[in-house]
This record gives sequence, C-alpha cells and structure tokens, in this order.
Amino acid sequence: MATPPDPALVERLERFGQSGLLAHWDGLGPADRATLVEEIASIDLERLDRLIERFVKTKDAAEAGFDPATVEPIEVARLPQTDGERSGRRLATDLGESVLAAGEVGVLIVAGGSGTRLGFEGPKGTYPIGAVSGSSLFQIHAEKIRALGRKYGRVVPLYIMTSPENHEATVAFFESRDRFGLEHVRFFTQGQMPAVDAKTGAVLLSAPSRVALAPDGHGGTFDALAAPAPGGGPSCLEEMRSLGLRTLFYFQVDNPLVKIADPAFLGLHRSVDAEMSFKVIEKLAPDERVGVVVKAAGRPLVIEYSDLPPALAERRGPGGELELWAGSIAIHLLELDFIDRIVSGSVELPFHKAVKKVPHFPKPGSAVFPLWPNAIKFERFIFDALPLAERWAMMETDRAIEFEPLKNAEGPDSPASVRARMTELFAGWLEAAGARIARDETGNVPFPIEISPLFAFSGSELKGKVNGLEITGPTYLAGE
Ligand code: UD2
Repeated sequence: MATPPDPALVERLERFGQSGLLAHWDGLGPADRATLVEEIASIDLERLDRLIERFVKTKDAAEAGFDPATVEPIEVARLPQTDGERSGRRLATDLGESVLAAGEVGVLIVAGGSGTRLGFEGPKGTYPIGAVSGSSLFQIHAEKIRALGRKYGRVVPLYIMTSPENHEATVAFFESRDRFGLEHVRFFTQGQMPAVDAKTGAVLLSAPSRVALAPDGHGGTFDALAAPAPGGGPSCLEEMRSLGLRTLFYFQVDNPLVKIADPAFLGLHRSVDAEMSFKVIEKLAPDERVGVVVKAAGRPLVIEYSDLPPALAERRGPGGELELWAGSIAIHLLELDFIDRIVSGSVELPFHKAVKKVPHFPKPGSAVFPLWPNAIKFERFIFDALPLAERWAMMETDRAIEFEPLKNAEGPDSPASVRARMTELFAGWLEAAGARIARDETGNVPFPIEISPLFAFSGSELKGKVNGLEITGPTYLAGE
C-alpha cells in the first residue's frame, strides 16, 4: 500500500492550485518523497501565488514600474577633465584610503549565476581567463584583495555568494588552492524560486521528485546575507558588524578588470554619506546590454536593458549623444546600515520575470523538452534597492580600464575579448612605467601580457619596477 502524502500538504497545495507537484507521488520511494516534501516546503506559496497572479494570470500587468514620461538623466560625477575635477578625485581618493586603512570595507562577489551563455560547465569564477598564467577569475579577484590588504595593513574580508547549484564546486575550488592565501573568505548561498508554466502558473517538476528551482537573482543577496549560517551560526551581516565593517564593495564575478574597493569611489560615496553607489560607463549604443541609471519621477532608478523602451534608449541630446547614457556595470558600494534597513523593513525588492525553456515531468510517463520558452522564472535585482536609498553617488569610469565582462563563448564579452582588453591595459601600464613593448605595425600588442595583482594592482604601482624592460613575447609578471 502506498503511503499517501500528508493531508495538510495536500490541502495546502490544492488551495494554491499546485497539486500537480504530487503527480508522481505513488511511484516514488521514501527518500525521493522526503526530497520532494522538503523542496515543496522551501517554497513560499503565498508569495508565489501573488507573482503568478501578476505575471501569469493578469496578462496586462504593468511591468515597467516607472512612467517613461518622467524619466530623465541622473547626476553623475563624470570622468575628470579639468585640474579642479582631478584634484576633486584626488581628495576623494585620500578619503577612500583612510576608510580602507580603518578596516571598514568588506568585499562581496556575486557568483551564483549559471553562466549558460559562456557554455562553461563549472562555476564561472573558476574559468581560466589569464591568457598566460591560466589564472581563474576567482584567483585574480583574490590576489587583488590580498594586495589591498597588504597596502592598507588590514585584512579585507571577502564574501562570495553562490547558488545551491554551484556552492560545493566553488568551495572545493578555493579549498584545493589554499583559498588563494586569503585570510578571511566566507561563502554563502542565495535562495531559489520555482519555475512555473507560462500558461497555467503550475510549478514545474525538473524530475519526478524535484521541483524546478532556479537562483532568485542577485537581489537575493540581501536575504542571503541576513540568513543564519548553516547550523545556526551568525549571519554574514552579523559577522561583518563584529569585524568592524561599515561598507561593502559589491561586484559580479565575471569582470576581471574591476578595481576592487577603488578608493576614489569609496571617497565619493562617503563624502555624500551615500547608502548605495554605482559606477557607470558611457553607453556605446542604445541597445548595449547594461542597465541604465536614471531618475524617474525625481527618484533614482535602474532600468534593466531588457525593460528599456527603445524610444527612451534612443533619446539623444543636442550633440547627438545618448541622453540616458549612464550604463550600470554592476559595481556598487552598500552601507551595512542600508542593508539592515532593507532586510528588517517593510519594503521588498520587486520580482522580474524571465521567460525560459525549462524541461519538465508533468506526470508519470511524460517528459517535456520544450522547443520554445514555456516557463516563467522569477528574479530580483540588487539595483532595485537604489530607489530605497536616501542618498547615493554615481561615478563615471572608463570602460577601457574597468569593464570587460566574460559573458559569451565568442564575439564581444568573450574569453578572446577579455584577454585582449587585459593585454592592452597591462601594456599601457608597462609603457607608462618605462618598459618597451614590441607592438605590431598597427599598434597592437601581438602577444598576451598579464600582470598579477600581487606584482602591481595599478599602473602607478609599476613605477620603478619595470624601467627599461623589453617585452617581445607572451609575458606574465607574477607576484607573491
Ligand atoms: C548584468 C546586469 C546589467 C549590467 C551587466 C554588466 C542584471 C539583471 N543585469 O547583466 O545591467 O550591469 O550585468 O555586466 O544583473 N548572479 C547571481 N545570482 C543570480 C543571478 C546572477 O549571483 O541569481 C550573478 C552572476 O553570477 C553574475 C551576475 O550576477 O556574476 C550577473 O548576471 P548575468 O550575467 O546574468 O547578468 P547580465 O549580463 O544579463
């Protein structure tokens, strides 16, 4: 006799129209049943029901969350052009350096995504992006953090957000490399949301005993930071407080050019007592795949590229320049007080929907491998916290020195483009410090060049180290 499911569970699922989750129950063994019950219990059905109502049932639900008529450019500290502006950035840098020397800054990498576009099996941070050294993205970030710690005489704690899918592989990667010599690194896992049928809202099963769960977006960072450690230890937020941190430098694992804890950015952020700050670049084209930072109805807001109406994206100023030019490169500073306010408060970050292909098992003997998108996934975005901030700072940076993310297998934002950009950046640093590089007749560097952040993590750190050096082939300047 098959054991029936708990009547309370049956009743609850019926109430939310999700009884299909038990479609395979009779054919499951005890262990699979336990897994299924546990996965169902992890779903906040009340919240999911509201999302289904909004995104599946109410077809005309307004998704934008802003009125295009009220959208205008936001004020940004632009790249300095004048002596006055340059000295402003120097003052900001001094302030930022004092914040680093006071040990108030922690670093947060979001690395929970699946990297589907790159077509790489493991966690994206383990990708060997170093053109000469084969260093992984994680190693490059870790070396920058060690270099910072050395420069400012403080341990800079690192927090890495993983997802249930890649957590173990990420931790194992760090452990097998002695945590890259970092003194304080903590991994924490983001939450998940179920995928639902795009027509009916039914939660999908990825296997007879498994709910189709997917990471809940980097907006899940806040809840994940506030969650107790597995086994009941202090949350990341509590630990950060006990370490004396006040500000978090946040970035995405895929950008090896990021200037971690850039003092000028920190100084600007602190000088206006900001709660959340953004680095932005000038967008090259209206359809470039970065969110734009704007003001809507007088409040700061990020509009994700997929939500930006073409008419707004194309709007141009008198000189033909894009009016909404400030592209977010997902580099932020966040005050811990602000995060506390979000996690403890009455406000919730909104969910966005993504329509995707999700294979599923609706009933015994039937498996669906869709050819077209059939499911809705729900994600929250960290930049949706911006409108909740009372004070903020926006700082422009130059994409050539700070932004070349690894997203695709080929073409733009691919291993080839990232390596070429790194080579160009390092070649520029080396030449400015007195090295000679055998460029080809078109001015390109025809071989890869890499500098470990432990050798130098900025151009100015090369001074006196490479004067007269001749570089004629692939080069890696290692540090220790
Ligand atoms: C992101 C931004 C875009 C721009 C661009 C710059 C979003 C929605 N858009 O676009 O505005 O700033 O980056 O490169 O972020 N991640 C998690 N958990 C998740 C989902 C993502 O940790 O559930 C991490 C992921 O590991 C990666 C980052 O977030 O480091 C960005 O994710 P993506 O590559 O899907 O975002 P993308 O390129 O569409």
